Amino acid sequence: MTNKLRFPENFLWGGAIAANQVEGAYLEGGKGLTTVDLLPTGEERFNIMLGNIDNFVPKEGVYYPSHEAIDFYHRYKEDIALFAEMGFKSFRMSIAWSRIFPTGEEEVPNETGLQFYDDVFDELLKYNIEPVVTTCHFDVPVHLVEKYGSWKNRKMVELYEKYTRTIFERYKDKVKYWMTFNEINMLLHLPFIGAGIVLNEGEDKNQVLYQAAHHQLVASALAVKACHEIIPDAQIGCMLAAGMTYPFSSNPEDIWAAMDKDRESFFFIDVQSRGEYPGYAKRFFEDHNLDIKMQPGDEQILKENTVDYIGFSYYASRCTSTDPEVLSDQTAGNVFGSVRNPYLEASEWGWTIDPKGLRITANQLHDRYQKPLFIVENGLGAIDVVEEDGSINDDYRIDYLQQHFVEMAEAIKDGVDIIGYTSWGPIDLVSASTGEMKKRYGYIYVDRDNQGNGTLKRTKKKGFDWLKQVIQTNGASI
Ligand code: BGP
Repeated sequence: MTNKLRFPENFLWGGAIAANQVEGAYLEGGKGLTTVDLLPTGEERFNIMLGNIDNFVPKEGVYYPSHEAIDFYHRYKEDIALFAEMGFKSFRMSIAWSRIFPTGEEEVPNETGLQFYDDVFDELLKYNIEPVVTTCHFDVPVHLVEKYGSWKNRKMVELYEKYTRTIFERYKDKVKYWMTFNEINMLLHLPFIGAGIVLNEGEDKNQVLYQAAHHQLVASALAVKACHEIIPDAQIGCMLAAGMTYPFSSNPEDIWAAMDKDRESFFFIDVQSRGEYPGYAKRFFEDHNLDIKMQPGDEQILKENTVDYIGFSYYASRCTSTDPEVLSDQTAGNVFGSVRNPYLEASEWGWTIDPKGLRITANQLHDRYQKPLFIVENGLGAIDVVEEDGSINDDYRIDYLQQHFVEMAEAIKDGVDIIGYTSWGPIDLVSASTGEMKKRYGYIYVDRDNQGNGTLKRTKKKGFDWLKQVIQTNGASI
């Protein structure tokens, strides 16, 4: 198909991963335990991620596959060579806090952990691939959960600031694109995986979560400050789990409900990007009798240290209603429950597939913030079949991506400043929501199943050459 899709020169095409979903080696190199290391697969996982676990005592179990993941820790050279072959211009990854400070509280960082990421960055730079680094992607050191209750506690601000200053200093010559917290709004939906928060019985959920959110927002602003001081030519962004909420009908009540839902997420970015608490949040605190403790100087920190760009993930749009009958017809969707949208299909996991929603969401974020946008996650989780001849024909994924690329190009034509696109899981990895291997996103297949069988061998799927062509032609081949 030929068309007039145009992507800016230097558009940052690439892929995105998170440390805990690829590295494995969960206790190697001096690494400490993190929250995700404690998550089993299956239903039990979801309950823990929700944080509804009274007096949860973190315990170590044999939680395959996350402990071994795809062994990126030992195989990163091979994997990066494949990314380079696809022509990646950028690669989004995260640093595991507990590789740098195993308990989160050491005086001196762990040199083995620091060296590991130095090696990974060197390998990327060898191929002119720009590292894009998330400082914290769902992995809080377990010690901090046990000792402080994680982000419930103000102490985390100081510890996170020390951690981020350490990595900015160390990698200042190698990393120019940073992000603070992955999907910061996940804190409200999956508090344990999002922020290491356990909700105990008797606690006011909103009070706990919004207080923790305040701590993260101040910590994020301090990281922005540190990054600007230490690496003046760097850009640091926030990261939102985005996806517009549609009203199910034109009933103004539905319109309001949809707006209200979106504001749950915008709340974080309003603070990170505009530097102050929006009026609707203050009203929410009042209406719910929340007492969010702020320290003198917090407002100034937020105001003076806003992000340079808006990073976001987009998998699905959402839909809501005020009609109880409509509301009862729910579908999943990157954790955010949604009313089933009769106009749209869904993935095997119930995530609504809505390419146009990407254009709408990008325009919405552009209108609201007027800052560069970076699409740092998007993709289709599916079960892939290895044919007898060893090939993997993932045409469904190519279709999904192709349609999203078209809408991304349309958004750019609309005047939205999109600086890059890193699709989620360019190489198969452990799923965050299920903890399993069978939900795959990659252009590269990894021979590993939920039970830990498989050689870990990497094989190119059909999507591999397709994406290579897209990048080579800067979108003209789409
Ligand atoms: C996002 C997370 C990622 C990733 C992705 C896909 O919410 O930032 O870590 O996992 O969703 O989700 P899943 O792995 O559950 O399919």
